[in-house]
Amino acid sequence: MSSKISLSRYLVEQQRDKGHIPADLRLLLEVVARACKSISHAVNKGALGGVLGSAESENVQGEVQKKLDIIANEVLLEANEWGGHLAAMASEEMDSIYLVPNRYPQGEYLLLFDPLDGSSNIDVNVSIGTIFSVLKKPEDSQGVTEQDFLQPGNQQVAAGYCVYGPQTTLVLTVGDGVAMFTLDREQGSFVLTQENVQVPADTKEFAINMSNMRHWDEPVRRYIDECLQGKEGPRGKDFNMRWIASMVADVHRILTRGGVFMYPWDKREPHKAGKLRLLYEANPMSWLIEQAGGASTNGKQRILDLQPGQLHERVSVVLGSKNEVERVTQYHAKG
Ligand code: P6P
Repeated sequence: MSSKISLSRYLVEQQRDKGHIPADLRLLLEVVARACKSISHAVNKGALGGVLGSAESENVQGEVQKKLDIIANEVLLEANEWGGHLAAMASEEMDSIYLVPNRYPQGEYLLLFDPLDGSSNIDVNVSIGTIFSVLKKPEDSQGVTEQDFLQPGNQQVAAGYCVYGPQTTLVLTVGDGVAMFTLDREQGSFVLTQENVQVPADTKEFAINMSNMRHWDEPVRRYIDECLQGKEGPRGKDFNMRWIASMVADVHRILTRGGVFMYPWDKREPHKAGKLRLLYEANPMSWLIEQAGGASTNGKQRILDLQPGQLHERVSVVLGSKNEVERVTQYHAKG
Protein backbone atom coordinates (compact mmCIF):
# COMPACT_ATOMS: atom_id res chain seq x y z
CA MET A 1 0.00 0.00 0.00
CA SER A 2 1.64 3.24 -1.09
CA SER A 3 2.14 5.67 1.78
CA LYS A 4 2.13 8.47 -0.80
CA ILE A 5 -0.68 11.00 -0.35
CA SER A 6 -1.72 12.64 -3.61
CA LEU A 7 -3.01 16.20 -3.89
CA SER A 8 -6.43 14.74 -4.69
CA ARG A 9 -6.47 12.69 -1.48
CA TYR A 10 -5.24 15.69 0.57
CA LEU A 11 -8.03 17.85 -0.83
CA VAL A 12 -10.69 15.13 -0.29
CA GLU A 13 -9.56 14.88 3.34
CA GLN A 14 -9.66 18.67 3.71
CA GLN A 15 -13.22 18.55 2.36
CA ARG A 16 -14.66 15.32 3.78
CA ASP A 17 -12.76 14.82 7.06
CA LYS A 18 -11.94 18.38 8.10
CA GLY A 19 -14.77 20.27 6.45
CA HIS A 20 -12.32 23.03 5.56
CA ILE A 21 -13.39 23.33 1.95
CA PRO A 22 -16.56 22.57 -0.03
CA ALA A 23 -16.51 20.18 -2.99
CA ASP A 24 -16.59 23.01 -5.55
CA LEU A 25 -13.42 24.55 -4.14
CA ARG A 26 -11.72 21.14 -4.07
CA LEU A 27 -12.58 20.64 -7.75
CA LEU A 28 -11.37 24.16 -8.61
CA LEU A 29 -8.01 23.52 -6.95
CA GLU A 30 -7.66 20.21 -8.79
CA VAL A 31 -8.18 22.06 -12.09
CA VAL A 32 -5.62 24.74 -11.16
CA ALA A 33 -3.11 22.00 -10.28
CA ARG A 34 -3.68 20.29 -13.64
CA ALA A 35 -3.12 23.62 -15.40
CA CYS A 36 0.16 24.05 -13.49
CA LYS A 37 1.24 20.62 -14.72
CA SER A 38 0.63 21.74 -18.30
CA ILE A 39 2.56 24.97 -17.72
CA SER A 40 5.41 22.99 -16.14
CA HIS A 41 5.53 20.81 -19.25
CA ALA A 42 5.75 23.86 -21.53
CA VAL A 43 8.36 25.56 -19.34
CA ASN A 44 10.51 22.45 -19.16
CA LYS A 45 10.63 22.20 -22.96
CA GLY A 46 12.38 25.59 -23.13
CA ALA A 47 14.07 26.20 -26.44
CA LEU A 48 12.98 22.77 -27.68
CA GLY A 49 9.38 23.91 -27.52
CA GLY A 50 9.91 27.20 -29.33
CA VAL A 51 8.45 28.95 -26.26
CA LEU A 52 11.38 31.14 -25.19
CA GLY A 53 11.83 34.77 -25.97
CA SER A 54 9.56 37.76 -26.28
CA ALA A 55 6.04 37.71 -27.66
CA GLU A 56 6.61 41.23 -29.06
CA SER A 57 3.64 42.51 -27.01
CA GLU A 58 3.09 44.34 -23.72
CA ASN A 59 0.81 43.53 -20.78
CA VAL A 60 -1.27 45.93 -18.72
CA GLN A 61 1.79 46.60 -16.59
CA GLY A 62 3.63 47.88 -19.66
CA GLU A 63 5.98 44.89 -19.43
CA VAL A 64 7.13 43.06 -22.55
CA GLN A 65 5.37 39.70 -22.51
CA LYS A 66 7.29 36.49 -22.96
CA LYS A 67 5.75 33.79 -25.11
CA LEU A 68 5.43 31.62 -22.01
CA ASP A 69 3.58 34.41 -20.15
CA ILE A 70 0.84 34.23 -22.78
CA ILE A 71 0.87 30.44 -22.99
CA ALA A 72 0.54 30.13 -19.20
CA ASN A 73 -2.29 32.66 -19.14
CA GLU A 74 -4.21 30.82 -21.86
CA VAL A 75 -3.70 27.44 -20.17
CA LEU A 76 -5.21 28.77 -16.94
CA LEU A 77 -8.16 30.44 -18.70
CA GLU A 78 -8.99 27.39 -20.83
CA ALA A 79 -8.60 24.93 -17.95
CA ASN A 80 -10.84 26.88 -15.59
CA GLU A 81 -13.60 28.44 -17.71
CA TRP A 82 -15.77 25.32 -18.29
CA GLY A 83 -15.74 23.70 -14.85
CA GLY A 84 -18.69 25.53 -13.32
CA HIS A 85 -16.77 26.49 -10.15
CA LEU A 86 -15.86 30.03 -11.21
CA ALA A 87 -17.70 33.23 -11.99
CA ALA A 88 -14.68 35.12 -13.31
CA MET A 89 -10.89 35.30 -13.39
CA ALA A 90 -8.29 38.07 -13.17
CA SER A 91 -4.71 37.87 -14.39
CA GLU A 92 -1.59 39.99 -14.32
CA GLU A 93 -1.54 39.50 -18.10
CA MET A 94 -5.02 40.89 -18.78
CA ASP A 95 -6.22 44.50 -18.44
CA SER A 96 -9.68 43.59 -17.14
CA ILE A 97 -11.43 40.63 -15.57
CA TYR A 98 -12.41 37.57 -17.64
CA LEU A 99 -16.04 36.53 -17.23
CA VAL A 100 -16.81 32.83 -17.64
CA PRO A 101 -18.54 32.54 -21.05
CA ASN A 102 -22.33 32.18 -20.89
CA ARG A 103 -22.14 28.72 -22.51
CA TYR A 104 -20.69 27.43 -19.25
CA PRO A 105 -22.31 27.29 -15.77
CA GLN A 106 -21.31 30.07 -13.38
CA GLY A 107 -19.74 29.18 -10.04
CA GLU A 108 -19.29 31.08 -6.80
CA TYR A 109 -15.52 31.60 -6.86
CA LEU A 110 -13.19 34.21 -8.29
CA LEU A 111 -9.72 33.06 -9.39
CA LEU A 112 -6.81 35.49 -9.60
CA PHE A 113 -3.36 34.64 -10.85
CA ASP A 114 0.01 35.72 -12.04
CA PRO A 115 0.36 32.98 -14.65
CA LEU A 116 4.13 33.06 -14.85
CA ASP A 117 5.87 35.18 -12.25
CA GLY A 118 9.55 35.96 -12.67
CA SER A 119 9.36 35.70 -16.44
CA SER A 120 12.58 37.73 -16.84
CA ASN A 121 14.23 34.48 -15.68
CA ILE A 122 12.64 32.24 -18.31
CA ASP A 123 15.31 32.69 -20.98
CA VAL A 124 18.15 32.15 -18.50
CA ASN A 125 16.74 28.90 -17.09
CA VAL A 126 16.10 30.16 -13.55
CA SER A 127 13.08 29.02 -11.48
CA ILE A 128 9.75 30.76 -12.22
CA GLY A 129 6.23 30.06 -11.07
CA THR A 130 2.46 30.49 -11.13
CA ILE A 131 0.82 32.32 -8.21
CA PHE A 132 -2.93 31.96 -7.56
CA SER A 133 -5.55 33.25 -5.14
CA VAL A 134 -9.20 32.24 -4.70
CA LEU A 135 -11.93 34.54 -3.40
CA LYS A 136 -15.68 34.00 -3.06
CA LYS A 137 -17.95 36.02 -5.28
CA PRO A 138 -19.79 38.48 -3.00
CA GLU A 139 -23.28 37.18 -2.12
CA ASP A 140 -25.05 40.30 -3.35
CA SER A 141 -23.18 40.29 -6.63
CA GLN A 142 -25.49 40.34 -9.66
CA GLY A 143 -23.21 40.35 -12.71
CA VAL A 144 -19.55 40.01 -11.68
CA THR A 145 -17.56 43.22 -11.97
CA GLU A 146 -13.99 44.25 -11.17
CA GLN A 147 -15.32 45.64 -7.88
CA ASP A 148 -16.10 42.07 -6.72
CA PHE A 149 -12.38 41.24 -6.89
CA LEU A 150 -11.38 44.17 -4.66
CA GLN A 151 -11.47 42.21 -1.41
CA PRO A 152 -8.78 42.27 1.32
CA GLY A 153 -6.43 39.28 1.34
CA ASN A 154 -7.99 38.10 4.61
CA GLN A 155 -11.02 37.05 2.51
CA GLN A 156 -9.08 34.44 0.51
CA VAL A 157 -10.40 30.87 0.70
CA ALA A 158 -7.35 29.31 -0.97
CA ALA A 159 -3.92 30.52 -2.09
CA GLY A 160 -0.82 28.95 -3.52
CA TYR A 161 1.89 28.82 -6.11
CA CYS A 162 3.59 26.28 -8.32
CA VAL A 163 7.36 26.71 -8.66
CA TYR A 164 8.92 25.39 -11.89
CA GLY A 165 12.46 24.65 -10.74
CA PRO A 166 14.62 21.53 -10.33
CA GLN A 167 11.36 20.09 -9.02
CA THR A 168 7.87 21.25 -9.89
CA THR A 169 6.30 21.90 -6.48
CA LEU A 170 2.77 23.06 -5.69
CA VAL A 171 2.44 24.92 -2.38
CA LEU A 172 -1.06 25.45 -1.04
CA THR A 173 -3.11 26.69 1.89
CA VAL A 174 -6.85 26.47 2.44
CA GLY A 175 -6.51 27.90 5.94
CA ASP A 176 -5.26 24.72 7.61
CA GLY A 177 -1.52 25.39 7.42
CA VAL A 178 0.73 25.07 4.37
CA ALA A 179 1.32 21.86 2.41
CA MET A 180 3.84 21.17 -0.35
CA PHE A 181 3.29 18.69 -3.22
CA THR A 182 6.06 17.58 -5.58
CA LEU A 183 5.15 16.57 -9.14
CA ASP A 184 5.85 12.89 -9.76
CA ARG A 185 6.41 13.03 -13.50
CA GLU A 186 6.20 9.24 -13.91
CA GLN A 187 2.71 9.19 -12.36
CA GLY A 188 1.81 12.69 -13.55
CA SER A 189 0.47 13.54 -10.10
CA PHE A 190 1.37 15.92 -7.27
CA VAL A 191 2.47 13.99 -4.15
CA LEU A 192 2.43 15.42 -0.61
CA THR A 193 6.05 15.97 0.40
CA GLN A 194 5.64 18.38 3.32
CA GLU A 195 2.78 19.35 5.62
CA ASN A 196 2.45 21.97 8.37
CA VAL A 197 5.30 24.07 6.90
CA GLN A 198 6.82 26.44 9.49
CA VAL A 199 8.88 29.60 8.88
CA PRO A 200 11.46 30.10 11.68
CA ALA A 201 10.81 33.34 13.60
CA ASP A 202 14.48 34.38 13.24
CA THR A 203 16.84 34.28 10.30
CA LYS A 204 20.27 35.29 9.01
CA GLU A 205 19.20 35.64 5.39
CA PHE A 206 17.60 38.60 3.62
CA ALA A 207 16.34 38.93 0.05
CA ILE A 208 16.23 42.35 -1.59
CA ASN A 209 17.43 43.93 -4.86
CA MET A 210 20.41 45.86 -3.46
CA SER A 211 20.83 47.89 -6.67
CA ASN A 212 17.82 49.96 -5.55
CA MET A 213 19.39 50.91 -2.19
CA ARG A 214 19.74 54.63 -2.97
CA HIS A 215 16.00 54.81 -3.69
CA TRP A 216 14.70 53.26 -0.45
CA ASP A 217 13.20 55.20 2.44
CA GLU A 218 15.18 55.52 5.68
CA PRO A 219 13.71 52.64 7.76
CA VAL A 220 14.54 50.11 5.01
CA ARG A 221 18.05 51.53 4.58
CA ARG A 222 18.58 51.30 8.36
CA TYR A 223 17.40 47.68 8.46
CA ILE A 224 19.64 46.58 5.56
CA ASP A 225 22.61 48.63 6.81
CA GLU A 226 22.41 46.82 10.16
CA CYS A 227 22.25 43.42 8.42
CA LEU A 228 25.36 44.39 6.39
CA GLN A 229 27.25 45.41 9.56
CA GLY A 230 27.02 41.76 10.66
CA LYS A 231 28.17 40.64 14.08
CA GLU A 232 30.21 43.83 14.61
CA GLY A 233 26.99 45.84 14.29
CA PRO A 234 23.82 46.18 16.38
CA ARG A 235 22.42 42.84 15.17
CA GLY A 236 25.35 40.92 16.63
CA LYS A 237 25.21 38.31 13.86
CA ASP A 238 26.31 37.99 10.25
CA PHE A 239 23.67 37.89 7.50
CA ASN A 240 23.64 36.25 4.07
CA MET A 241 21.84 37.65 1.03
CA ARG A 242 19.85 35.94 -1.70
CA TRP A 243 17.94 37.58 -4.61
CA ILE A 244 16.60 35.32 -7.34
CA ALA A 245 14.38 38.05 -8.87
CA SER A 246 11.59 35.49 -8.96
CA MET A 247 9.22 36.01 -6.04
CA VAL A 248 7.99 32.41 -6.18
CA ALA A 249 11.55 31.07 -5.82
CA ASP A 250 12.48 33.53 -3.07
CA VAL A 251 9.29 32.82 -1.12
CA HIS A 252 9.76 29.07 -1.57
CA ARG A 253 13.22 29.34 -0.01
CA ILE A 254 11.77 31.31 2.91
CA LEU A 255 8.99 28.75 3.48
CA THR A 256 11.64 26.05 3.35
CA ARG A 257 14.35 27.56 5.61
CA GLY A 258 13.28 31.03 6.77
CA GLY A 259 14.43 34.49 5.71
CA VAL A 260 13.00 37.90 4.97
CA PHE A 261 11.93 39.08 1.51
CA MET A 262 11.61 42.78 0.76
CA TYR A 263 10.42 44.72 -2.26
CA PRO A 264 9.90 48.13 -0.62
CA TRP A 265 8.54 51.40 -1.95
CA ASP A 266 11.23 53.45 -3.62
CA LYS A 267 11.39 57.04 -4.72
CA ARG A 268 11.79 56.30 -8.44
CA GLU A 269 8.00 56.05 -8.74
CA PRO A 270 6.72 57.71 -5.55
CA HIS A 271 3.08 57.50 -6.70
CA LYS A 272 3.32 53.71 -6.82
CA ALA A 273 3.21 51.88 -3.46
CA GLY A 274 5.80 49.36 -4.71
CA LYS A 275 6.53 47.00 -7.60
CA LEU A 276 4.64 43.86 -6.65
CA ARG A 277 0.88 43.45 -7.21
CA LEU A 278 -1.40 43.22 -4.22
CA LEU A 279 -4.21 40.96 -5.39
CA TYR A 280 -2.39 38.14 -7.18
CA GLU A 281 1.16 38.26 -5.81
CA ALA A 282 1.34 39.82 -2.32
CA ASN A 283 -2.00 38.54 -0.97
CA PRO A 284 -1.55 34.83 -1.81
CA MET A 285 2.10 34.87 -0.72
CA SER A 286 1.20 36.71 2.50
CA TRP A 287 -1.46 34.16 3.45
CA LEU A 288 0.94 31.29 2.82
CA ILE A 289 3.63 32.97 4.95
CA GLU A 290 1.19 33.72 7.79
CA GLN A 291 -0.25 30.19 7.66
CA ALA A 292 3.35 28.99 8.13
CA GLY A 293 3.86 31.20 11.19
CA GLY A 294 5.56 34.10 9.46
CA ALA A 295 4.46 37.72 8.97
CA SER A 296 3.80 39.95 5.97
CA THR A 297 3.40 43.73 5.89
CA ASN A 298 3.82 46.67 3.54
CA GLY A 299 6.37 47.93 6.07
CA LYS A 300 3.65 49.34 8.28
CA GLN A 301 0.42 47.36 8.01
CA ARG A 302 -0.51 43.69 7.64
CA ILE A 303 -0.88 43.12 3.90
CA LEU A 304 -3.89 40.84 4.30
CA ASP A 305 -5.85 43.70 5.90
CA LEU A 306 -5.27 46.18 3.05
CA GLN A 307 -8.43 47.18 1.17
CA PRO A 308 -7.60 47.12 -2.58
CA GLY A 309 -8.68 50.10 -4.69
CA GLN A 310 -7.71 48.75 -8.12
CA LEU A 311 -7.31 45.32 -9.73
CA HIS A 312 -3.62 45.77 -10.61
CA GLU A 313 -2.72 47.80 -7.53
CA ARG A 314 0.88 47.55 -6.34
CA VAL A 315 2.16 47.25 -2.79
CA SER A 316 5.42 47.27 -0.82
CA VAL A 317 6.24 43.85 0.59
CA VAL A 318 8.19 42.78 3.69
CA LEU A 319 7.50 39.12 4.45
CA GLY A 320 9.02 36.08 6.12
CA SER A 321 10.53 35.37 9.53
CA LYS A 322 8.24 37.08 12.03
CA ASN A 323 10.87 38.77 14.21
CA GLU A 324 12.61 40.35 11.21
CA VAL A 325 9.35 41.64 9.70
CA GLU A 326 8.39 43.12 13.06
CA ARG A 327 11.78 44.85 13.31
CA VAL A 328 11.20 46.57 9.96
CA THR A 329 7.75 47.64 11.15
CA GLN A 330 9.30 49.15 14.31
CA TYR A 331 11.82 51.09 12.22
CA HIS A 332 8.98 52.49 10.12
CA ALA A 333 7.09 53.45 13.29
CA LYS A 334 10.17 55.39 14.48
CA GLY A 335 10.37 57.03 11.04
P1 P6P B 1 13.66 43.15 -9.94
C1 P6P B 1 9.41 39.36 -11.25
O1 P6P B 1 9.37 40.26 -12.35
C2 P6P B 1 8.91 40.11 -10.02
O2 P6P B 1 7.61 40.55 -10.23
C3 P6P B 1 9.02 39.22 -8.79
O3 P6P B 1 8.83 37.88 -9.09
C4 P6P B 1 10.44 39.49 -8.31
O4 P6P B 1 10.58 39.32 -6.91
C5 P6P B 1 10.68 40.95 -8.72
O5 P6P B 1 9.76 41.23 -9.77
C6 P6P B 1 12.09 41.16 -9.21
O6 P6P B 1 12.22 42.56 -9.46
O7 P6P B 1 13.45 44.65 -9.91
O8 P6P B 1 14.69 42.68 -8.93
O9 P6P B 1 13.90 42.58 -11.31
